[in-house]
Amino acid sequence: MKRISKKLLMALVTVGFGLSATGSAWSAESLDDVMKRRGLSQKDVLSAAKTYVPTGKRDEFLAFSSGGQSGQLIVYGVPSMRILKYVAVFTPEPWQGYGFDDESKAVLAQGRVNGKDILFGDTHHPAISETNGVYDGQYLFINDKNNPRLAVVDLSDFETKQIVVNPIMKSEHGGAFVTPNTEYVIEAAQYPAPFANEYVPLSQFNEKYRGAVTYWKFDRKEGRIVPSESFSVELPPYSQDLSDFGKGPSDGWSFTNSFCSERYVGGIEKGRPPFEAGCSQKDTDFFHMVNWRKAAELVKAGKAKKINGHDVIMMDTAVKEGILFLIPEPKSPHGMDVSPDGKLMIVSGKLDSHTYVYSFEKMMALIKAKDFAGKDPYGIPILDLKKSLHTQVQVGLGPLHTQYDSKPCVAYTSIYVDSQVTKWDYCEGKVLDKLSIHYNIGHLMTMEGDSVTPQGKYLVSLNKLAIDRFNPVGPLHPQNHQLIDISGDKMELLYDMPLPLGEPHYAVAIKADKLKPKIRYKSGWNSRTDKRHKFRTRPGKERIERDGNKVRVFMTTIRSHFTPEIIEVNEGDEVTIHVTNLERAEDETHGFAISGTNANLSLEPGKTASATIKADTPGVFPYYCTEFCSALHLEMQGYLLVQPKGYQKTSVKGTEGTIYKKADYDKQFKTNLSTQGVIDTVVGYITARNYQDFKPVVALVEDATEQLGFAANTRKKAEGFAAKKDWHNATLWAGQWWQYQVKAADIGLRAKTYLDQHGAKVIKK
Ligand code: RUQ
Ligand code: CUA
Repeated sequence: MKRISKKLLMALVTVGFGLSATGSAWSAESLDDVMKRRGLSQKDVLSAAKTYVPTGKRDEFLAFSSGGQSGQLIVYGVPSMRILKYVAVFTPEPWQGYGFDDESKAVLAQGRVNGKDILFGDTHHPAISETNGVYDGQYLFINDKNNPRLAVVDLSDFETKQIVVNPIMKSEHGGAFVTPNTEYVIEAAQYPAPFANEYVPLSQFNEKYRGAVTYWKFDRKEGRIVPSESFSVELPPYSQDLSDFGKGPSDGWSFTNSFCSERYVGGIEKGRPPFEAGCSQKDTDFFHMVNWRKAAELVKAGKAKKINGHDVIMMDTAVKEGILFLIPEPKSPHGMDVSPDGKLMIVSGKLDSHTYVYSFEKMMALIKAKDFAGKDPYGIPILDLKKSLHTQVQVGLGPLHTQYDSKPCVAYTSIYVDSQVTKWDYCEGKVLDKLSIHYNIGHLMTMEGDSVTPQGKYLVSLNKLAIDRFNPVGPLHPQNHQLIDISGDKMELLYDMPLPLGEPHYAVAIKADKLKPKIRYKSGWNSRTDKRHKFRTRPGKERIERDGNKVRVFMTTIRSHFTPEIIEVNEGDEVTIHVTNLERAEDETHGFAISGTNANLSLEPGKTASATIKADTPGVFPYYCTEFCSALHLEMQGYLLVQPKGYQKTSVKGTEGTIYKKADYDKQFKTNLSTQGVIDTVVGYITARNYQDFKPVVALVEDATEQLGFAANTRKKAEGFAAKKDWHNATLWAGQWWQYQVKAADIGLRAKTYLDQHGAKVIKK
């Protein structure tokens, strides 16, 4: 501790002399030297230059990738491919306190299935909220395939706010996709199952097992899904796959592909051929189109049936009211991607080599003329494939998903079996370029590439296998995202990024400047409900309340201490600790963990979070801050003491570590005065410059001023004890006064460095 202090003081002293820290060893090696030494080609260097984001600079786009089996969401920058955040969604994540504090446990509890905690999620498809079909950067939705759940992430703080469980499905793959104004978020079932939560023998598969699409109503003002205003449409027991919403001329409709329209049920253990054989017999499966706007009106008109308390439009109603149609699509289809102008829908066949481009105009003309090619076993009218197609293009073996370019008519399709991306013209129906990827691409993503305004520039290929691309790390390999430059005629591979968290199925990327995340919460904020926390604590109001065997601790934290620092409870008590972070400064997050428990809180500036623990083991449990938040971070500590049942306070006396005398006080006092001198120099340096033109510096100055305010108050306490000749307490409070000075100085130095590096001008002498 003493050494840190000395170093800081020395750093402070050098400030006055204006020593500069810029290095000079940079130019020792030339670019040619480095290329030779590292075996880099011209193309490598060009790729590096296209992706490198210099220190202190930021990315142009932010990508949100599903985290697959991690149940989370991964955020990274494009083109640098630097990972910026994992957002915990369906699975506990200790760093963010998700699943470890009471507030986020309440969010996870919304995702219980049949009353059971489900702490695993398989996230698949993220979707960013849209306004008029354009990404608006406000919310993100992501689904869980294993359990039919959907989560809402607020992009103002990148936290998960809500989880809803689908009331009729047992699994869910084709979500999340949003309507052009985010009125609804769609989810499509994958594996057919009975709607009721009961046993139904597989012999009744055709009669009782069902698929469905669910339209979750989103209340943008509240930032929450409204289950009571959400509804579903019953579908045949085909395996509904991906969906997309119409836009422009096709607004009001949703489209969902399917596989296994054979309705085959395997049973390899009984000698039946497996699902994979029985589900790929037919040459075509079914593309479903649903008029969701009319469906919503039917629900309002009372034409839905309540199943498990949820409105479902049954197939016979849907057929009678003319809101549900089928169209054949290529063998074992995948992908469903509506063109930016909303006129065309592109579907690929995993076991075909074509993408099929459907014309919304043609399909509507057929529906209008009641020109149907037949009916499926459930009476749903089928449109003729040829008559519905705009074109059909041979793109490669195993095509899956399609994304759009900013250039008109240009699309990119992932080709799984050939391990390629195919660039093609969907208006003219011709292939433009092909690029090999590594290996077996699943989804692909262009910048804002599924909105009405794709931004072009980059494409990311989300590959299923990495094989030999990275240093081996055991049999479980990282996933591989590859960055591709699509600004020219030819696609250029720029970068391989390993992702070691789970299989990232799909990703979406948005212009970074559309996001405006906050840097602090309103003081005492419950970030999961977006309301002032019921148990927030103001400075000076810290306390411990007891009600029977329930103990409630109202705690605050600020660099570098908790208040209170000692909590004494009895064995058997239920202890709830609400911690409010009083910090206003950017990035001043504290943590709070208690030994012997699972309590771990992440307290961003302004946040209140809580931990409830059962004090069932008598003993001594240190607690501490888990974020290295200041020079005195290690001293940010306290004790939870659990007294055993029937413990008698005895007269056992201990002695305090060190007793301070007048000489100690005088020495500390002198140090403080000279520190103040140095702080004044830094303040002088800053205020002599146009610091107010630099927003980050203004924030730092505010923070430093606050610390100096604390210092002044603590000085009064020290002087009060000194007047009473209580040198021990006077010395300790003088030490605390110095701690605040050190914090102020640390912040001041950061401000000074910022000004130096950003060319601040001297405005007064
Ligand atoms: S699916 S590889 Cu889960 Cu999005 Cu297509
Ligand atoms: Cu707060 Cu470390």
